Amino acid sequence: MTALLTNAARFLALSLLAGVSFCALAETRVDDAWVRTTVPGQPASGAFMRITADTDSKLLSVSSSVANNVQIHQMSMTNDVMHMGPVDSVPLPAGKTVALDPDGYHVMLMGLNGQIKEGDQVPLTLTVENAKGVREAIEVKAPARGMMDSMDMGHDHGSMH
Ligand SMILES: [Cu+2]
Repeated sequence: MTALLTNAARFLALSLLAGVSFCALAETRVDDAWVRTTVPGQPASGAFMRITADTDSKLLSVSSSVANNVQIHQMSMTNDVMHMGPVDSVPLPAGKTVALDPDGYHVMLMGLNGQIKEGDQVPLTLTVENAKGVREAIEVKAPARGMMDSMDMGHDHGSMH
């Protein structure tokens, strides 16, 4: 680990000295991605993560080999009534971390091909578009976690659909 860090620091220092522009590496970061485990026969689940784009961008779509239909949903409250529905995109303002969590935007995995079990690594492909219209595909492996690990024990996603 120390060696790795040292090498990374050396690379960074050398790159800075050499005048390498890190703008060329402009990209969107995805942290703490996870997918909720399912019980056998359950048709849908949710994927959650934190996304940080370094330029104004938007999340256009998500796909996964474990589900036939992946949608981006938004949860919202209007007059004390909770609504959930698909959105065209999620704004990703430059440098701001946007959370996809069970109470806001989230990724719905619908038409699951099988049960999602604890510890599964669920592949997700995020398509992000920056302000110039350039699209970037981001591959994420999201570990599957059970309900008990999440903080929203009361929110039963399955019944909302
Ligand atoms: Cu949803």
